Amino acid sequence: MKPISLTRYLIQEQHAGRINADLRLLIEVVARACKTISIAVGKGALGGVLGDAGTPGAQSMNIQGEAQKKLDVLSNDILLEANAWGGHLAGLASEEMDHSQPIPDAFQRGNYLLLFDPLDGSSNIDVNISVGTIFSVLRCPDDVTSPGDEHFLQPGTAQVCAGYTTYGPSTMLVLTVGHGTHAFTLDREVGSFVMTARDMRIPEETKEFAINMSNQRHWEAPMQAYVGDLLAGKEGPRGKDFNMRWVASMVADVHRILTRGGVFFYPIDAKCRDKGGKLRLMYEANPMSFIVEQAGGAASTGRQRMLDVVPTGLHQRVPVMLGSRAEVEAAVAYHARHDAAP
Ligand code: FBP
Repeated sequence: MKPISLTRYLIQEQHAGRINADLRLLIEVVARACKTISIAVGKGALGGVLGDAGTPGAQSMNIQGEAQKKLDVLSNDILLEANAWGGHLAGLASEEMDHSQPIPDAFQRGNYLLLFDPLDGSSNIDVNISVGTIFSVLRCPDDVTSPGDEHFLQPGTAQVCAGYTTYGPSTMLVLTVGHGTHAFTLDREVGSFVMTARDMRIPEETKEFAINMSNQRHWEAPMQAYVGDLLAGKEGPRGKDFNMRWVASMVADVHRILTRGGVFFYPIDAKCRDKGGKLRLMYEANPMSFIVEQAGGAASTGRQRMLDVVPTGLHQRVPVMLGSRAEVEAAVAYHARHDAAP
């Protein structure tokens, strides 16, 4: 069958009554903004977009206390501008902004809230490794016209749409509106996203894990034990050898898992315990967990299904484990046994 465009797929979802016109427009607008970001990323040094934002000695920092890259700021501005005037949003929130922003009074407001990590994998921007954009869509509470941060604090189960775009050898958009997870590749000649994988399925079992091993000594005991048994391979209690991959761009590691299986971990450790974890719940863990679950995988904090976590803050961090269902359940079981032990 001739591959269909993102626009045609969304119109089919609308005709099937699974999404409404506003959500279809919102997704189209986000996809178009990602095309613009893809061009900027693709230009690299030729576009003068590499390196830190701000000036030497006066780096600009985001609320996470991280130095902002020029592409972090540029991608954020592109998504803000693209989503301001469409009439389908009431407000938006970003990794790069301290607080959420209601859509300006000058523009018509809609019924949705958009959260995004404008450029994920910042540490890889200057070294030409895949980076991406991650987004999540929630409904704005009915009686709210000018949403504040508190209106975004909805559990992952309340998401109506989630997606990410990877800016790698090809630019791909992976999307769910709650009816499976599908991938679209950007046809640069035509300038449109074309479906290249329908109903992606993550294999139940896997022999591949992704974690930043350099943090091993800081992990909790159950994580030490779990990874220790993976590394022990077929001579160990797991009875099979495991391979490891770590791109240090969540979008790239998760895309590999959606494509061929695997499990991804960013556990709590002594370095990030005071922050509750490294990765952010609202615009990293929740959208990725919705996408993974819709592809037959699982996602957990190690002690709770990720999508059931009740958020307490816009930039809240959480421990993350997601991917092939059997392996996530195995890691969760190590934590349960440890926590149950006297
Ligand atoms: P940001 O780049 O958006 O801050 O995301 C965090 C991130 O880069 C993830 O994409 C990635 O999985 C992780 O941090 C890498 O962490 P580390 O540098 O510890 O390997």
